[in-house]
Amino acid sequence: MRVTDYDDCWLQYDAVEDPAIRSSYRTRCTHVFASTEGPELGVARDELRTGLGGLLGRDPHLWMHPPRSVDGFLAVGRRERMAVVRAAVDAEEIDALHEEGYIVRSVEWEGKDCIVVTAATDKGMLYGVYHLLRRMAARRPLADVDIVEEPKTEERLVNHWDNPFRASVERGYAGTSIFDWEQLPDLRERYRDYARLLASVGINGIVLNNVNTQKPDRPGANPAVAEMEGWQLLRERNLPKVAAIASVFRRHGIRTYLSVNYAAPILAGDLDTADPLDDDVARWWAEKADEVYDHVSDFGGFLVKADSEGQPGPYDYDRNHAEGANLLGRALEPHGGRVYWRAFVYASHKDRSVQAYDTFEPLDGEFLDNVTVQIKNGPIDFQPREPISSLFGSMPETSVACELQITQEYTGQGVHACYHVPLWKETLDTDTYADGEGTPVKDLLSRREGRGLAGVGNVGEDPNWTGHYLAQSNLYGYGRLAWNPDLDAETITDEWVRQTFGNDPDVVEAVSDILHDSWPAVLDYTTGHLGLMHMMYNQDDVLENHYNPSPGEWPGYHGASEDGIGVDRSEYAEQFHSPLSERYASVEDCPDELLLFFHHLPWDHELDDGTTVVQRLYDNCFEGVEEVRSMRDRWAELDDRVDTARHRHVAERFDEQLAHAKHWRDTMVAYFYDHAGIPDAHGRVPRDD
Ligand code: GCW
Repeated sequence: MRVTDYDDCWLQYDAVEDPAIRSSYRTRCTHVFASTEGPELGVARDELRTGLGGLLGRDPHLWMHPPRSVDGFLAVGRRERMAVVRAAVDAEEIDALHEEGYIVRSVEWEGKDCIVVTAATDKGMLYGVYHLLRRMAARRPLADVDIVEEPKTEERLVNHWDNPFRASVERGYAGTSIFDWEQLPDLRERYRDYARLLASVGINGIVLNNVNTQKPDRPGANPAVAEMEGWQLLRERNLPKVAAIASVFRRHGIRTYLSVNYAAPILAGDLDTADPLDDDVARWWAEKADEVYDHVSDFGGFLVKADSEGQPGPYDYDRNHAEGANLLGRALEPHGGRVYWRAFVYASHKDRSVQAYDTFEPLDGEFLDNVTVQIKNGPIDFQPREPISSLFGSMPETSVACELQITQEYTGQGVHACYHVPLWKETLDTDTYADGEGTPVKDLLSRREGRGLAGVGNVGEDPNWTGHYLAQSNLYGYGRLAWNPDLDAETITDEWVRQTFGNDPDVVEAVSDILHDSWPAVLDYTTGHLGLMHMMYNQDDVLENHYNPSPGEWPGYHGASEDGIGVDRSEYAEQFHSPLSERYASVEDCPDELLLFFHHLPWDHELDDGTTVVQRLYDNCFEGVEEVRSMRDRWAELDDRVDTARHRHVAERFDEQLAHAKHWRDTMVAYFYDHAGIPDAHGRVPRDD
């Protein structure tokens, strides 16, 4: 582990211990013939120097030509420039390859054991180099390698909810923001290492700032709102700062985007309106876009939270969201920029689930081609489990992206271990039946420009980047899944554990199991695992609400009452295509894990196995605590297999998680008992203490 002031995460590149593997790696990778043109190739050479230096236990030799008297070498370059690459890869293969795709292939060339990494673009080659190093970090063989990889989704973004100039991060649990806007355009080493992490998992876009770009004009708002100043980034004097950051990410194949305020013509300009159908407003945005591109020639575009939670939008001028978004689309179009327009719009808390569909579905086909409607995975708000948003599969004529939350706002924040990859897999694999059976969400996001994923990031200034070492797995997993939603969770987990904690089989198995047990555990003690949601504390008087249990606060979201629990969301069920709509609408056919999301049922309603609803809720809450206890104990057993610093950090948090899970359990079961009046069959509720 290199001595830096912050963790290397999954780019540890620990030395290969096994002599046979090490010798095979050294034969093929000690000598590297890598092209030097292009910024991404510079990054690739740096990564090879660092990665191979660690893995091989000695620095690689980087050659400007094919090395002669060696047994083998690694070649990284274009087919047209390298004979060894031409020996391994046909021209048709490159012609057919996606511009971000790559080929990693072993070849015997002039009696030498070689590995070639090639692609149609430098960015593709950078991704190929990361794949090769990932393979070596997992001690996979390099003989007979034949990898042809392409991204399944075009847009793979990370959204930062960082507040510029205030260093705070909304829903951030890893310390302050890594972006130092006062210091910019001076750069920090940290930006380069963050770009390495993102590029290593195929992320190709970053939104630098919080979607809440100004203080929402609503009374009693969360104190954090004072921190919302992102609209200022569009001021001309701040664009050199944006350009400086963009230069670092560009070298790693990552385009830079900004969250903008819809009233920017008023806030950052001198207009008195932001009406999308006003010519002066259109002219303002067009000139502002020109100005931005003068500073950042490959700028990605704008992300907008409009008419949502106090942020301004087209509704302020009685315009709809298509009129609103297309204004910015037109301004960006000449520069090849894209607008990400968030569908997280709700007027009230009265059955929030139906509102995004009611607002956006009627606008299908009215958005310009360079506008992507960015839809949260579920209809409420990143709850531990939600059904998919009914907008997926309902806007065939519109580019859509799925917004996922990497940061753990509702799943234990910086304390609880909760692996989101299985949650995201469930979303992406859900069949929408939009084009009949076999139309999963992931297919609606794939293989078309302007479609893809956006992940709300979890990094901050903490030395371990993510507040909790195990939370690094969520950033890693998001990138891998965005690149290829067909990857199974187990494969992603195995990759991450081996690159982060090494290849000791006991460690790989234990940490993988702990990660895969973590989400179900959180579901058990924070929701009762039958589709309930919004059971958390939500008052704005603390910076970090959404952490503690407070089921009594929002009964409208979970429907607990004397006669039963759950919410009749039949209206929401109707927004889906058949047979999903019927399945959700039927108590018999609705999957248990979403039952109380769609239905209000008596406490003594019997589930398939004869258990009543209230008993299953009791059982799951108690089960959840035991699952955390087991995870903690299994982690404890690894104390001599994982370095002390990380082991102790995680162990302390498991202790805290166990105590907090008990608090959740006790609060939830007492709340259910207060309403149901039905004691636990095992005598645990009501609690006698
Ligand atoms: O998840 C909720 C959060 C807010 C967030 C908002 C959103 C950035 O509680 O912190 O604001 O949704 O997604 O816009």
